[in-house]
Amino acid sequence: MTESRAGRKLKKTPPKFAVGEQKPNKKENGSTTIDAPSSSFSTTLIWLPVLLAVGVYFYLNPAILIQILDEYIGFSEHYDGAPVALQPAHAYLSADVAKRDAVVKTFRDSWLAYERNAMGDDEYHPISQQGSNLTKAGGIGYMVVDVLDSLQIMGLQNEYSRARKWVEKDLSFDRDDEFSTFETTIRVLGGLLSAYHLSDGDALYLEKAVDLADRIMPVFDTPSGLPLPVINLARRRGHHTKDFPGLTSIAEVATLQLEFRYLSQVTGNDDYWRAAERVMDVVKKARLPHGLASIFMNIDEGQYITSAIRLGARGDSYYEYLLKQYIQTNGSEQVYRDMYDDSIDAVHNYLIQKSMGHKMIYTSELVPEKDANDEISWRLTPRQDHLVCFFGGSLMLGATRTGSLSQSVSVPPRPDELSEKGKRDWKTGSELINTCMHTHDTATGLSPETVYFRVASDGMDALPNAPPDWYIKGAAVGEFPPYDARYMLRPETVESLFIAWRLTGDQLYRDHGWKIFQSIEKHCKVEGGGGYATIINVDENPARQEDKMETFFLSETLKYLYLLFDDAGTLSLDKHVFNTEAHPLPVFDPSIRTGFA
Ligand code: DMJ
Repeated sequence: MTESRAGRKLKKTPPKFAVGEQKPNKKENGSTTIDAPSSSFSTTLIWLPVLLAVGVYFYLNPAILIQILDEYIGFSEHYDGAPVALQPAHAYLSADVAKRDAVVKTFRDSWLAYERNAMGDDEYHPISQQGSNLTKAGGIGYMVVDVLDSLQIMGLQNEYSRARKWVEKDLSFDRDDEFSTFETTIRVLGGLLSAYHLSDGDALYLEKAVDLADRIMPVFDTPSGLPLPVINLARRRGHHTKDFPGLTSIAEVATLQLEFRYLSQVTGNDDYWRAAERVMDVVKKARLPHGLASIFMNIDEGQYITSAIRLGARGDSYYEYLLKQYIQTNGSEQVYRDMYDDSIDAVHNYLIQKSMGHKMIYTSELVPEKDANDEISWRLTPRQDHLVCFFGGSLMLGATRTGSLSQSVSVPPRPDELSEKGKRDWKTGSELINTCMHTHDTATGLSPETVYFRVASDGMDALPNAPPDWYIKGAAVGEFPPYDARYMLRPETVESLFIAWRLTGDQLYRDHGWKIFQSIEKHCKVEGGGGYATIINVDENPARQEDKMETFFLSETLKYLYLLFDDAGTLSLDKHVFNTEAHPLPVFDPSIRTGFA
């Protein structure tokens, strides 16, 4: 497939005229003039009826006004008569109890299946109804710790007490094998810290978190300060990966900060904070001229290497944590706001595209290619991972934080409460969620791991039934489905739906979430009560299941669905920041000053 080049896609915005500014008039002879200003009474008399007529027209034809608002500022979905609230969101976003309880039932059934068949194991296989560990050295509480806060939030007291007991009696990090620095931090350290926060300071969790963090800390001991991607927890020694020696990915190095910073805040030990913060300093200094982040960095040098640029795998949570570090410390660290704004400008400049058919917003990837003379050029590839679907909600959240003109905004925000960039990000975010929902338009109602968007040069127009917007690459009738076709119980779309619901109160987001939940029930539920499974082809009904229930199904997907249907007073977005594995941590005023600018 031939794809378009990055440079060609850069968009130019036509000049606009501000209210009150004079618009040039084109004369018949082609010359341009500007009308002389007039302030006479007679002019007012002429304009008054015109304005009145326009007002009456829009009053009688509200759809046209909505269309204009949508075209220029992207607010239509949320100005359809929904209340514009100046009071806290939870004052009127009440729970949908029946749907929330249905989510709790699914969660509880899955947890009980795991507890019955595999308690303490890192991973769970719902069809064979057995567990497994990440290494031969024994489990590190991957599933149990990842799920503790969901049990607390959903009020499953008995199940929570048993899980806590397991942490107390059986959880050990003294495992002589190699674990992913990133995954261990976001799932296990993040899970312990969230459980600590939600239990109002249960010392058990802090003790375990400190033990784990101290074992991880040696990964930061590199020439640049970028952490090694693998850690032997018993030997407290960092390692390179076998697949990419010397390299790490931007998401892995820049998605540890919320956890290590909060640990410093609650222990008073600055070392965790400083180690995680130094990484951000290195990343900032390594900035590429266009402001985007390549997915790979050289660990010793602390520089990007020429590699793909994307918001999906290995890139995603870098963008997420720039914003969330700013939110975590109550907007007190300008440096993260600047880095976030800079990166989002670059994403808009280079990665945001519109699909061919329905002009849907999506994010493309930039892939480097070498020509015969070893010159690098960048191929704009219309490929979007399901992982990118976190970005819609994240952009909307960012619009209300770095893009707001006042301390707090209404629900939904009024246009005059947001800066121009805030309005841009709000619009892109809500449209991207819409696109992600379109990728659920499959035989199962579930979205695939990766989609490709149509581009004019892809040659697909000649095919019968060519899809107007997107497709799953390599999918063919009768063939084993490609990896891209699976749904592995991922949370990203429902994560965005939850954030969008909280920021808008628009029922549409709950409706979408309910549809996804029903599809999961229908296609992922394992007969015989074993739990819920990955499906290998979203376009096959009935779906074929694979023997894997990821920990993030319980820690993220069902938690976000629960919160989508619960009262907005639960875990308010003003007071909490969710780590990338959906573990809520508190927003706080830092006792430590940012060490770089
Ligand atoms: C989770 O482990 C985290 O959200 C991570 O940032 C990437 N995605 C998976 C779930 O899809």
